[in-house]
Amino acid sequence: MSLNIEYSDKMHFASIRADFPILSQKVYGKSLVYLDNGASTQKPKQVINNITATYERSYANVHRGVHYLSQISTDAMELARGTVRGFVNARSDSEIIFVRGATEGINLVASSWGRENLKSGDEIILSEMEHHANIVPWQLVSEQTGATIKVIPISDSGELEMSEFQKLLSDRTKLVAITHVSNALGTIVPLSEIIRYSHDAGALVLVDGCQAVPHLPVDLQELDADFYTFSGHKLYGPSGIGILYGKESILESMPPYQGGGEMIDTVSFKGSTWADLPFKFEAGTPNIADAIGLGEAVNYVSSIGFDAIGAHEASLLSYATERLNQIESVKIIGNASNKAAIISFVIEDVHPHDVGTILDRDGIAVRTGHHCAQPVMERYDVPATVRASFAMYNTFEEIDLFVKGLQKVQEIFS
Ligand code: 7TS
Repeated sequence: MSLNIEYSDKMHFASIRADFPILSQKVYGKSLVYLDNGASTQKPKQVINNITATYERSYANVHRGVHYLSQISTDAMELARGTVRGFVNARSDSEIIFVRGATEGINLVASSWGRENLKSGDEIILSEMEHHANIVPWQLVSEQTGATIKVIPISDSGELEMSEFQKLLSDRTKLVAITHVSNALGTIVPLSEIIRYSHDAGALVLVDGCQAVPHLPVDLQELDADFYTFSGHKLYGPSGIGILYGKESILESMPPYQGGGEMIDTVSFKGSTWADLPFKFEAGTPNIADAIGLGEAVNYVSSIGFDAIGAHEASLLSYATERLNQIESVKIIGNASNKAAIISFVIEDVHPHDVGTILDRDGIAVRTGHHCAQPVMERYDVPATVRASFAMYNTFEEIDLFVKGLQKVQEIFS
């Protein structure tokens, strides 16, 4: 390898890689090179074993039973809630709501807080780099309430136009709903500044943290976000489970999102009363084993630590960026100065799906398409991009194979 990349952490990350059984398999007879971590990460055996152990030894429905297994299961789920609370440094377990994923987290806030608090004349500010999950719920609630949506534009390099954001903020702004890291560009947004400006204008802030929590430490008390949501499956945890954080005082003031068992205190035909937080927002039997599994994933990530993860992923990103920039026909979309380990790009005169298909035959998994961020595609006037998104278990050798695959694409189409 010609580039000057620090290799001191190589052994450590080789042992991490061994924790992920799926990575050692072959596809089409080739070693799997998994670079689709933005869509979903693979799972370490610690998480897989934890889920198996729940079903083999300690599974029962939670919160309702006096029997042994129900209590064990309840304790494990509540322990996981506490683990997540510590991971994002929330003040209290009451602020950690288990949801299906970020999509449900945002829909919960849009439906419950939005319908209660928004009216005609109010404004919600989003950015041009949002995932559809942080656009469509606000469109739905806008139709219901008469509130309007304003959009922060992004620059050619993929950064938020902060001066435009400040111009959009006014006393009409009730909520700023913003991603922490763009899934389509990799941009890490200046979140502290955004939250400070928004609060100064009297607006609440919801953060879509899906692409942030696998890559960087999040301290919610320091950030002072009002809502923060993420999905377990992008954090080396199970799918079908995620977290919505909300400040306790705000969650207390919000009506329930769904009605049913678990979320009530009393029910009669004269009316019902609600359970305390966080259960008020957890109607029905929760995803018990996966909530516990998410706690294990958080323990796993914490045991490695963001100093090590951040350093390794930053090396991967800079190495991959340099190698891609050496290929003439490659154009990287999104060159923000502060980026997570995600690279979106197009190859001149080749459709991204063709790139993805050719790479796939060499065992290399990337994502192609609009990445559920169609406004980003429109902004850069491309139908789709190829996206390589890295995780802590990726290696420099995998980047070399990926680049070799891209050179093959170039040869086929030249
Ligand atoms: N927000 C961001 C920034 C995302 O990247 C995603 C999923 C979501 C929200 C929705 O998460 P879910 O778990 O509720 O579905 N992003 C992607 C992606 O980039 N490719 O596949 C899914």
